[in-house]
Amino acid sequence: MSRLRIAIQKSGRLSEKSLELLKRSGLEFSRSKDKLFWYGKDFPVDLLLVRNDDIPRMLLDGVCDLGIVGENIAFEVMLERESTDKLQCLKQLGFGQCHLSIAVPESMDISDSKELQGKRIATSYPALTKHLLGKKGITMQISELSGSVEIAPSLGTAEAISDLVSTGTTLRANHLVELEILYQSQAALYRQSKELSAKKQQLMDQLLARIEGVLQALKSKYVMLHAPRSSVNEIADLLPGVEHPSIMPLEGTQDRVAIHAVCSEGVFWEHLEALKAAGASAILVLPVEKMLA
Ligand code: PRT
Repeated sequence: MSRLRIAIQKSGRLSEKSLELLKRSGLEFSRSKDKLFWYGKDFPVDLLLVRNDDIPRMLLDGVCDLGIVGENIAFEVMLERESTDKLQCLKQLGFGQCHLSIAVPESMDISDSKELQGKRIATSYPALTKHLLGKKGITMQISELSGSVEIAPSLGTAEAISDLVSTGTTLRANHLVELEILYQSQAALYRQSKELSAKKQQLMDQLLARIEGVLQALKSKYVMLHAPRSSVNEIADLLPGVEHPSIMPLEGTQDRVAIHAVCSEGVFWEHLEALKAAGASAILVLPVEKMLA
């Protein structure tokens, strides 16, 4: 029987959210003793728990069909392999956001990354850094480090670093400042590039539709309210991301109606206040559990 294999990070920044996304998509796994391979129980998708940078390599080697990994590392591995078979990004997943930035010591008098021409830059992402600097016409000596990149300038092994930044705390703690953002990244679902059997392709499409449904449901809110019949259009326009609200009569009154709608964008207090000012009452905002377009 055809089964899909999906690789996620075993432990690290992306592992918990990746697993949660798959569970919300209806996948359940029985864990094997070595905990690296989890068998999918109700849906024929098995899970491989591996190191982050092994995921794109396993996809390119056809060891797994799908993988959840940061766009930065997928790009890095594609450049490193100079592979003609490219990984296909199926969906950005909205977590693991960060950016690859050039940073320099606070004490360095520099305002443009072009001034770093010919100098040394420490990074754990040599291929991506070289590629992105090259696009700007900058050539630097790349010093590859597997971690603790931020201490390279104080050790005197590089003038600048190219590293991932999310909160900026690490840079500040090491007296570094961001000079330029080279690349924006987030976790994404990738597929291997080879053609799949019809059965596997069907499973992949089904899983992708579920994941899209989960992501959409997370963003969406179900709004219920009462409104004057005369203000229905005005109130519908105030509901964020709503195209076709349901309008229903209210028992015992001709003047007011009930409006129900799925808002595909965030619903904030400002929206509720504007709805109230337009005559809405009994406004309820509920989370959406599941959605299938
Ligand atoms: O352990 P394993 O080999 O599986 O992986 P790993 O050590 O490469 O992974 P991990 O868990 O550190 O990161 C996994 C992925 O999370 C990365 O490939 C990115 O796509 C994403 N991500 C998001 C980050 C960050 N944010 C991040 N801030 N990865 C690393 N960092 C590091 C950064 O390198 C720097 O050292 O965090 C530090 C900076 O963080 P701030 O918050 O101080 O700015």
